[in-house]
Amino acid sequence: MSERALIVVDIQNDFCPGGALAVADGDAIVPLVNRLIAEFDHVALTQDWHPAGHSSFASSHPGRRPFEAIDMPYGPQTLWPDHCVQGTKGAQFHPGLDWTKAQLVIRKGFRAGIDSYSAFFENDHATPTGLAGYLRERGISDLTFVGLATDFCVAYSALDAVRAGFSATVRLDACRGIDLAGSLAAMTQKMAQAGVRLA
Ligand code: VGL
Ligand code: ZN
Repeated sequence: MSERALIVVDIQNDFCPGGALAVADGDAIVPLVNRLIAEFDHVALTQDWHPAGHSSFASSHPGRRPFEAIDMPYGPQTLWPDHCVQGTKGAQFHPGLDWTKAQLVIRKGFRAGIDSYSAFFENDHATPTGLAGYLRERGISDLTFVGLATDFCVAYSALDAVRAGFSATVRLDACRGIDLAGSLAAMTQKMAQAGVRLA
């Protein structure tokens, strides 16, 4: 039997208003996400979890500013303000998030030299996080994504899910985006074309 799971992406203080990489209205989704958590039998959370001095931080590249792009060995990489540093308050889940029920927390972005937007693969599209194997082993094939940010970690996760053979739905009403240079429209279109259900 095919089981379904809710994947709650990066609802952390640094992505909410007042945080280091705040997504506009990022905290507004929390009540709806909590209702969805209550509805699903299986819930997994992702947690952006960078070491200090991570290579995705603009501060690690002299002369570079946040939101510029650079070329990394694995391809283009957007530079971000320092955010979600391991063990800091900014990396903690939003205090209103009902995460008690979560069966798995998958941490990503913990390798100093590589960023990870997707819950499945790091930004080299080759290093797995282990999530696909976990879900398959448990017979879970039908995934619903919510969280932050729509056009980065949520979109990359949903696209990888479809590529890995899962069915993927993104609840856009339970996501908020960063929208860097039109990235929200571009990634929404990409998800639709790839067969991600947008609800
Ligand atoms: C994210 C940028 C950097 C996200 C994480 O959760 O969408 N975006 N790290
Ligand atoms: Zn990050």
